[in-house]
Amino acid sequence: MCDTNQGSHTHAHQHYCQQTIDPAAAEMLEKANREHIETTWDRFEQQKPQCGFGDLGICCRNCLQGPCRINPFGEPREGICGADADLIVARNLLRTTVGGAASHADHAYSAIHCLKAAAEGTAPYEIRGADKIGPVAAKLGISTEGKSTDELALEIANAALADFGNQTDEPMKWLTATASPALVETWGKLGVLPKNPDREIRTAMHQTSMGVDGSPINLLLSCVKLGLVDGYAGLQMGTDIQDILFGIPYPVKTEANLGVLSNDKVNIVVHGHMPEVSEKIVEWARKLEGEAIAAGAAGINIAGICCSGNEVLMRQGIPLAGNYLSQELAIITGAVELMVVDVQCFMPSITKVAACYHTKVVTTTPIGQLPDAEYLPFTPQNADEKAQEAVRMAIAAFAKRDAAKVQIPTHKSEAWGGFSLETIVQALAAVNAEDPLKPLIDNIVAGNVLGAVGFAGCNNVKVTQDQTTIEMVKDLLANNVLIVATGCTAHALAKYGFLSPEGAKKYAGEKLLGVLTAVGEAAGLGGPLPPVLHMGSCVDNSRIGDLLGALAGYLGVQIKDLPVAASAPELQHEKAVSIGTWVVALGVLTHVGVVPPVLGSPLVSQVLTSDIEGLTGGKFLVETDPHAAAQGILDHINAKRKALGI
Ligand code: SF4
Ligand code: MSK
Repeated sequence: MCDTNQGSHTHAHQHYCQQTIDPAAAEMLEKANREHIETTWDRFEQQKPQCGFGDLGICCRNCLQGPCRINPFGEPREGICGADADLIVARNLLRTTVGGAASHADHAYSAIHCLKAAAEGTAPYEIRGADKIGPVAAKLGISTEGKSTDELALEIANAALADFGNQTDEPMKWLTATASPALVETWGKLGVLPKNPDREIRTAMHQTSMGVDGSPINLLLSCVKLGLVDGYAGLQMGTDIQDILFGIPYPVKTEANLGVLSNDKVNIVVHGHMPEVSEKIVEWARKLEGEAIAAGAAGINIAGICCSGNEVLMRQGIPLAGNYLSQELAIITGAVELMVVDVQCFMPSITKVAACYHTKVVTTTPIGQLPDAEYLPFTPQNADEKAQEAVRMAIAAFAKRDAAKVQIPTHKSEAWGGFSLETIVQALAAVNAEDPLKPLIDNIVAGNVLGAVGFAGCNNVKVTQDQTTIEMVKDLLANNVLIVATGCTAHALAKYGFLSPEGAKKYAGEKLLGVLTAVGEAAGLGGPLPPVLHMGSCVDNSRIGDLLGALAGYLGVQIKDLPVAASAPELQHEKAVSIGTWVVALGVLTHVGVVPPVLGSPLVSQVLTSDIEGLTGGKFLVETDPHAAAQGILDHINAKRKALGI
């Protein structure tokens, strides 16, 4: 796999502009090439040409008579059981949506158990978000009268678990407590209100198995239902519970890109999604810094990859090392002592890359193991103990770092994070304390803010890393559209300065810059707000939902009437599909920059990109060209403004 002592270039010099626009990533790809280390981009080349049937979504392996595939240009038109292209594509899409919804619901479930254990005093987590308890209790109809923080936290955790145990025909409480009555009514009429996330996941797997549902439309409605499972049992529940446990994020300044790794400190990278793990690693890295110094390091430096990075950035100001496609590249710097992973988005390849260096990989959950990693099974109860073990493993590895193999790119940018809805309202309250949303609404009405777009989702090796995201955001900001971002798109934007006040001066249109400056100065930042507000991890997309709900509620309209859109320019994970489906269910135009495997069914393509608008008010926009995508979004925003008479 690797020959890290190779001093000379054995391959012809390559340019990496097809792979990435990130100079730090390109520098590490060059190093990988020099050291004969295979990366995800090499494996992508080996996969080419990717299967055309799979690409179109028209292969089926749902029973052992298969695999069956449909010929889009002729025969066969049906699989062995008679399933046609529409049915196969719809069934596959529902299974993808189930995969995403299950990931997020399971994530939330872990957080609930951690909160419960903390509230019961059996786990070493302090409940830091007491100020979130009131609003969550209020929406759930839980009285706070005379109850302690722990009692309320326990009651809220039990209310969340009650949704997972709901055996009645009533819809999920977390959904009806969060979404507007108009949305609940719309979804009720469509028959897509989920009752219990686990039941819906089970039923959808049953529905898609051989010989059950033969109706593509019925399957697509179930996709919407599973999108709502993700939205309320994954994102909303996850964020509410995590905010209670770890605190509501408030603005923090940090840095992003591989240049945040340290030459002389022990580098620990947290990667994955669960703050129960990453928060403890941060806590113990701070507490054990003296041991690192005693071992000859200058201290301990933590950096984040993917959404674990976003979680600890939002609440602790921890810098971001990189997004999804940079995970192997962080190890290739030769300077990472330890990578701690939990669930979702870590490539199985990381242990192979780590084996070329002194880097240790630690897995922490029973469902997320890697054969060559060290497994430290974290539970809420033993988290302190396991986090100390992990940090000490990193300190021990520091002595084995080989200076000859270290090359840390210098690239990094200033990045602000921590823009929860609470933070945004607080910043706006500096302009109008009585009526915080009014300044934003007034500026939208006046056209100083043309609209708002939420960017979310991953990197995908099929497209040049970060490029679509950056190009789209540049176009939209120049047209005075405010951007909020989560997930790996937030990392992408962080790396190029879009999350900094300087980014406002560089990229925002004149009118938008005026608004950002007025709010930033009133809020005491001494300059403009960043033009892109980092709202957090993938589960934190619920914060975008909360913002949309607050704006619609203020104006007395529905979310589908707002001059807003969403985009996942480089989506990769099943979770991006289920999140996108929830956003479309909210009534929002949702752009995807990678073509999902649905084109084999004209019916499914037509429903997703057009007909569904008549049902929820939202639809998907599939466009791979960033400028055309930005224009499509601008046209949509302008049409919504016109319909509102502004
Ligand atoms: Fe083929 Fe039908 Fe079985 Fe799918 S379910 S593999 S289409 S026979
Ligand atoms: S981590 S789901 S690659 S955004 Fe949330 Fe990034 Fe996508 Fe994973």
